[in-house]
Amino acid sequence: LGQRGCVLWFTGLSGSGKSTVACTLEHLLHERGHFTSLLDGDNIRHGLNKDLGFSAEDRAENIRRIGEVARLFADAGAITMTSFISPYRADREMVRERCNAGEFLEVFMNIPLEVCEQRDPKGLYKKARAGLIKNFTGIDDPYEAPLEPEIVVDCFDADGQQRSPRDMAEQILEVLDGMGYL
Ligand code: GGZ
Repeated sequence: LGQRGCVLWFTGLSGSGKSTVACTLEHLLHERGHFTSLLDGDNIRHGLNKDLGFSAEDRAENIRRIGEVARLFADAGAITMTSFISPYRADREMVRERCNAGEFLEVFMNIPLEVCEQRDPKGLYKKARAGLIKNFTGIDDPYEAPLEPEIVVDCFDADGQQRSPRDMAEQILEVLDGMGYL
């Protein structure tokens, strides 16, 4: 195969498009014949981590386990994408330190809370505002934006329009290409 693996660690608020962009990117990578892995809430929080909730401790353990699994996939040569809010800087830095140098790429979905809350695809922000969900990230729980992410995915294009998932995925693809992963 001869492909170098890496971890593309998406971080951002609920509704910021992490999973959508990761999934779009995975399609683009498959079209180019690359071996990938995508870890998200559907295949992790319902399985490996179904014993964990949303306290700071549980989120830390969630991220730790995902980091270990992501590393294993990257070691096996997969371009590995993880799609979790991962709100705490320290948790993300812990994963970074466990990965091989240069193989952990933090992808910050820089989407304002207002935009995420406007989208509210699952109605969770509405429930959080109504007090029906406690400790909801961005509402009554913290989100610590990365200080030095490898990739910043901005919300708007030069014309002030919201960018498409495809456009965002292509941005990340170009970075991967530039780093010699493709
Ligand atoms: C944040 C929550 C919460 C709370 C349930 N806070 O839009 P979603 O639904 O699919 O994404 C959110 C997901 C967050 O799980 P993660 O594993 O990514 O979180 S973390 O990295 O912080 O461990 C949301 C849903 O689960 N959800 N309760 N209180 N998001």
